[in-house]
Amino acid sequence: TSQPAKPVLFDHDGGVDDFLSLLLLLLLDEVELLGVSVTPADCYAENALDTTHKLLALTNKLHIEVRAGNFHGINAFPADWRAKPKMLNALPDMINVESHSTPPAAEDSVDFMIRKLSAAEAPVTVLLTGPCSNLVLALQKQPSIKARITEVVWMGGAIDVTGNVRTYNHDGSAEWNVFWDPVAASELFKLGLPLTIVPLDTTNHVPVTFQFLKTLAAQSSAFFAHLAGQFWATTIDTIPAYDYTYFMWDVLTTSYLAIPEAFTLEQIELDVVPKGPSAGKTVRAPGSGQWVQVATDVDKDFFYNFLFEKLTST
Ligand code: AGV
Ligand code: CA
Repeated sequence: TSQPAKPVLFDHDGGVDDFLSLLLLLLLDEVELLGVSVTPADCYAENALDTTHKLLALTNKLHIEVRAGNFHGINAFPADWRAKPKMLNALPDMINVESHSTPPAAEDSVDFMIRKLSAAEAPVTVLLTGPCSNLVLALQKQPSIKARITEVVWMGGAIDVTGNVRTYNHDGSAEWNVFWDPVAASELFKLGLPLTIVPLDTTNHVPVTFQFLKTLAAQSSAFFAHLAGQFWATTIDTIPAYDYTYFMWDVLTTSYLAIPEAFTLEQIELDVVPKGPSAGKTVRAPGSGQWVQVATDVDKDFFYNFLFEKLTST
């Protein structure tokens, strides 16, 4: 009944919603996951590699290769955010799952991406739910891989809304995935790849609500609904505070691969402020020719129903 599965290469940065995105990808029939790369941005790579392997084990997909990046961005994530997802590996449903705690392979994310893209039989969708540095470094090192990419889908940016960076000497206008390495982001916009971004403008519409968690918990005899509920529960301390609401940032972006029809898309010319108090701010740049497809809105009910359906049907 369905289309052939889309080959997808996934780079995430180990946040809780990055893992919920990985789980969703692993459950999607529309997707053939070619490999997973971890950017050590909103995580520590060792923890994130463990969690990644555990999720592959739980979905019987340990054959999927995983690598980590060595590149560290310009503006580091807060250490407490980076350490937080460590608790995922201690959850009762995760702690005894075999995780390949062998030392990370010598090949890093950049060479991994080059190898996977060069070897792909069909053009690949590259999904990024952390900073874009590894992909940009791969494209700079081996420009021929550009032809192997059908679309880059990236959670990043804040165009007509406030950003989510709250740090010393910053004006708050940037989104974190761009802020970590504004230079790579600016380079990505210049490369002229088919690029779709899901910025805060859109993810702001889809918070992780108690109502969603309650409905999900009512179906927790479904293992992955139960597991996902546990994952989201670890973010709850961030929910009540005004600035730190947890959103479906990466999960929404991942859903774009399966339900693009739920999104409103606009072509916008964009640039990135490279440094200073607005470093990482994504700005409209008419006349620059740096066209990016931007998801500016989403049918919320359609999205929440889709997510609920995927997590409860296995
Ligand atoms: O800016 C959103 C990105 C997404 O890729 N990340 C979290 C998502 O994985 C950074 C981020 C912003 N606010 C955060 C973040 C918070 N309160 N806790 C952890 N990470
Ligand atoms: Ca992320």
